[in-house]
Amino acid sequence: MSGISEEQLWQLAVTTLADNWWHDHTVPSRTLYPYQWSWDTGFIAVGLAHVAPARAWHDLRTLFEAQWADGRVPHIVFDAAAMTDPKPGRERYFPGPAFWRSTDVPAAPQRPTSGLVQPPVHALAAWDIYRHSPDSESRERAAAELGWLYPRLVAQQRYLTTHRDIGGSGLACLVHPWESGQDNSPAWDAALAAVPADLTLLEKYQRRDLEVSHRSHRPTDADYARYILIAQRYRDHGYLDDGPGERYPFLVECPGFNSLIIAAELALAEIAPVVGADPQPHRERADRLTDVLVDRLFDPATGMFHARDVYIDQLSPVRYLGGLLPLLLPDLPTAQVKSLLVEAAAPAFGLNEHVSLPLPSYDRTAPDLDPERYWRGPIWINMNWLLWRGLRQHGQPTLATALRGAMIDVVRRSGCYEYFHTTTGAGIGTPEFSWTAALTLDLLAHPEG
Ligand code: 2M8
Repeated sequence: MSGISEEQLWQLAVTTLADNWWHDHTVPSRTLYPYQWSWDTGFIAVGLAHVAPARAWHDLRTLFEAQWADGRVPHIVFDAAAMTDPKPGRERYFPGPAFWRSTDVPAAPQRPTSGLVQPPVHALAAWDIYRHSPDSESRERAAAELGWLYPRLVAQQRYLTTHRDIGGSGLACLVHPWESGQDNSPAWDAALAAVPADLTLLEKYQRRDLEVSHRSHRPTDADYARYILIAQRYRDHGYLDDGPGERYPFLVECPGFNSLIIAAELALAEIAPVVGADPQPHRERADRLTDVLVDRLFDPATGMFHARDVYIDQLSPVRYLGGLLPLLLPDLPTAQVKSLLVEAAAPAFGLNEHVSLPLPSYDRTAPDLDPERYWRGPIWINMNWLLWRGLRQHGQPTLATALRGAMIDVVRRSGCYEYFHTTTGAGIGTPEFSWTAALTLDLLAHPEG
């Protein structure tokens, strides 16, 4: 295997995270994503836990200080100091504060944010930082941070499991593809097809992503117009979650997102005793939600989990990596665990003991797989890292070790890119991307697999 050594890789990852520190938080990328993103912050904290735990806590604090009164943790937190650059009056990212207008909403904080959410990986991250405390002093500091964070994490879970149970099944609904984190996945195509693609929105608003990335790597204009329309409708109804209707042109239950909600409950059950709270309600909620997840989103015909379009009450046939994430759950029934392991090994994803590249985000046998376009085929380190945790959870050390090796190799060869070509592993998207750097540190810190 060519590429830099593991020691050099460690240093590269540390430098990438240091360079992406901006003002009072870490940005995913200084060019493409110059603010603070929610689930990125969780992944970044997992990596910082090994090299700068104080910064990991600081990042989580900055994010949760922008939590809304209803418990929602916004998917982007803007930084007033960085808002207008390089041309005065021009926001560095679209959609920026002027689009979201969060400060008009009574439940929102003063600091501008978006009104959407992202997968709740923060309790997992907080528990990881605590567990990795190297000495009693940092463990004490970590316990104090958990004391501050715990009620906020509980409020985040409450928001997701009550306000966002828009379909009434018990599972949280996504009201926008951006909430999945797997924004442009083919898993949303059918539900998105029902949303008009009003291209005049792209005359009114200017896409900023294309200024710093290749058009062929990013969502199409038609999809971007849909994203704007969905966000606009939600915003114009005050970001309220009160039952299906035209305010949500898109309403989907995602197995990846809901698995992370359940994993967060289980992390909270671990955190609770540290802060003097009762773990039992978290365990009960996790059990209940695991049952609903299996009932609603597992398809025995395909052997994996799929996204459900709440409006037509149908599962999407698309096989995407989010459909394997229920492996994160220790109490997933054995039948589903076995089935997911079979599906992970099948040609669609190709996991085996000699795997040379991490798994693609989308079924590699699908005729419309695009190896370069974001979330429509390329390899993402965060999704593979979650799967790696799931494999360890379910007693698959050999597969976990192989997947870990493949992740480290692709980053050694190509660098801390945002994502990687499905078959060549070439780096795509923005270079010096924070969660790739952070999760690489976590992988390197776990040589046992
Ligand atoms: C990507 O999403 C943003 C919108 O939130 C974008 O494309 O502009 C996704 O990959 C998402 O998962 C990620 O959190 C974000 C920042 O890294 O970028």
